[in-house]
Amino acid sequence: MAIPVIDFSRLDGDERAAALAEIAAGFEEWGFFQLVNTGIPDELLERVKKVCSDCYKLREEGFNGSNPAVKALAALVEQEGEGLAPRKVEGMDWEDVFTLHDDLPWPSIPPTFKETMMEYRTELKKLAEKLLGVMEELLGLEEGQTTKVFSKDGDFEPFYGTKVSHYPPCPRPEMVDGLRAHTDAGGLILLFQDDRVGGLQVLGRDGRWADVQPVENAIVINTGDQIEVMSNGRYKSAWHRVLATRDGNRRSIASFYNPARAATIAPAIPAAADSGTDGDYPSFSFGDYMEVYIKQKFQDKEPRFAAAAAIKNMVD
Ligand SMILES: O=C(O)CCC(=O)C(=O)O
Repeated sequence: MAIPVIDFSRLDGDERAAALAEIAAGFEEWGFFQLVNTGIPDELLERVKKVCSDCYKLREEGFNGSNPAVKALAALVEQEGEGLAPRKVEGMDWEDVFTLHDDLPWPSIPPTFKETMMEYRTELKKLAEKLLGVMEELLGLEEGQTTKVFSKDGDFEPFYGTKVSHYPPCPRPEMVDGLRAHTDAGGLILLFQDDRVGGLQVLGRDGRWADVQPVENAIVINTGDQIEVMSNGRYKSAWHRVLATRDGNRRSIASFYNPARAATIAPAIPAAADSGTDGDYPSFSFGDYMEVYIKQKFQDKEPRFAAAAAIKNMVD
């Protein structure tokens, strides 16, 4: 089964009800879907692709020369050549990453990088806010409730970050992951993935990995662990991973709309009768959750929820 591809422009016309139903199914059944006709100009998306690829060209040598996964793979391939049983690289990803934060320096080459990515961020933020409104409507939350929770009643700014990744060609893709399987920690994630080179996969409710197929200028949407808690299990964060590939350099730009660290996350609606859970999800501070998450990102989320809740219970 393919990940749903939804025409977002239908939300503003006669087909609104049908579009809402598709989005609800995307959140509920997969935790992942793709939006086309998002309103973000194609011309801007083309510039974003170009500046990110130009930027990576300057980093490529560094990746090949000193990335720990490159070194680990080379060592395992050498050991294999000496007759040792083939082994997979553990605890590392075949990925080059940099993040864009307001308080950190941004790449200065190419010279148009910053203005292009600022323009992109503004557009993505608008899309995130519109989609959060849709999600609130679908879940029966008040308009603006997510931002209210994420900002701790307006005392802080919700966190908005961008991660630019490249997954360069890998000589032995069966021996290393592009990015190991995980669920995302935060709120809403909007991913602009490569038009041609695939590799992103999501774990379906049937227990099988499904490709998130490249669709030109689509934005891939998924929800993180905090939306799972707020929705009391209705919108579960989905496990996903990126496979390394032999050919092609896959680019992806992930934008995260997350709570401020001081925000308290708690179920905002009753658990669905068929949620499969015994009761309500716990409540905790997002900052505490992140402390747990950074150590346990590639593990099950339930022990993370329990650990963050235990910290809150100790403090209360
Ligand atoms: O690069 C991708 O396609 C996925 C990135 C991702 O899952 C992450 O950054 O958490």
